Amino acid sequence: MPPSNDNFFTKRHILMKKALITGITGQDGAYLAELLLEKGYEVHGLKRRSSLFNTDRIDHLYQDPHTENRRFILHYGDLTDSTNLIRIIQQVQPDEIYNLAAQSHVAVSFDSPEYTADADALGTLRILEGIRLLGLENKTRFYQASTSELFGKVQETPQTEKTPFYPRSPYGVAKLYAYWITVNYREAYGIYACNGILFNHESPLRGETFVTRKITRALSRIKLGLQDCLYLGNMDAKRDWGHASDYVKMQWLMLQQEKPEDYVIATGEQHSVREFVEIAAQTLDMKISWQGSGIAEKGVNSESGDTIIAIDPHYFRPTEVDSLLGDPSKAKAQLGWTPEIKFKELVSEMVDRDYEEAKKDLLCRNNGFEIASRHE
Ligand code: NDP
Ligand code: GDR
Repeated sequence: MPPSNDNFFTKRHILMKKALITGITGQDGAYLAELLLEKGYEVHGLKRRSSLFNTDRIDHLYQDPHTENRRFILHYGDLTDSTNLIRIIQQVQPDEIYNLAAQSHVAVSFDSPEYTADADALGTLRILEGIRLLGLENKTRFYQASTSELFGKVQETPQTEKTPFYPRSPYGVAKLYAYWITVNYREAYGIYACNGILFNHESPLRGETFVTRKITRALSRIKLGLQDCLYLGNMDAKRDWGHASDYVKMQWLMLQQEKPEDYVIATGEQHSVREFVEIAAQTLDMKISWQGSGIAEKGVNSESGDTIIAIDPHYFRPTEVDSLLGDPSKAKAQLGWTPEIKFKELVSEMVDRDYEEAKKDLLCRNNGFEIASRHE
């Protein structure tokens, strides 16, 4: 008889570390799940119900529920539903919880501020309360996905663990609550709880509406004639961009220390959105010349003369975070961490993957199949 789906309590499972990842279907969730499986963990993930499949990033890890000794188990749930969260935590009895789930898009948080606060701020509280209500304070370690968006209107450069916060979006403000409630539950109840203050990190798995992926995807499609123009907002914004696969290693390391602490994770290198466009274009062997300035600025393909980059004020944010640059000295000194993947390698990995995807679309189109040209 196949094992019951709920029977996690065999001898093997008692010896094996168990992790619960919220946001397992997202970019970081996918990389972290892979890492923890490699390390021999039993990995549980929270996934939302959706009308279409939403597990593309983790389908390669899927194990049929009837498989014996499964180490990858998904549970339906939502950060806005505390009874469901508590039931899952009770059932799994995790050694580690990684709270990666969030409405993570800064621009969208201006459109959906209340939902963003519910999921990103109160969602964090709900998990911490679950740990407390279930008496797991001495068993379950907790990682909170905090963000450089906490620094917002920056008070000093580069930003460290001691730099004052000044969030500039409903997302940043919700994450500020999550940051402090994590610190508070650590101090009040002795829970091993850490904030990773992560600067932007990207990969071929990055959501298509974040600026890096939007650029690598659009330029690949423009190169192959599948799209005419890429519309962007603030091209002067500067970010400290790293690779997600490097950053999830830090999430794990933070929970393996003697004492829980908060860490800035960044590369210490900064680039503008315009520079990101230029390097992605170079990787694709496309030459862009810039003309005009302000919202009239445009990028013209030097060979064809076509305008391939233009500004759409729709993408400007009511309050912008102009410039972020992290100082990861504490993580380097205490956790021995250095990011392995450099900026240019990151851009070229993303471009290569998106160019391959675009070629598949071109093949479909050339063979008479209609392809949706979605870009936001
Ligand atoms: P993604 O947007 O790729 O993934 C977010 C995940 O959260 C998805 O699995 C999503 O599910 C899930 N989710 C969203 N809302 C809910 C909800 N109400 N209940 C349960 N699950 C929900 O984000 P990243 O992987 O890039 O980031 C991971 C975390 O790190 C986020 O909290 C983000 O705010 C934070 N962060 C990210 C940084 C970055 O540069 N990537 C930098 C600093 C912090 P679904 O797939 O169904 O949408
Ligand atoms: P960010 O990432 O807001 O830093 O949040 P995003 O890629 O959305 O924006 C970075 C910068 O690029 C500018 N920009 C555009 N952004 C988007 N999305 N689309 C555009 O067309 C565009 N044009 C210019 C933005 O104004 C901004 O300045 C990400 C998320 O992953 C958060 O969850 C995380 O906390 C932070 O990184 C650290």
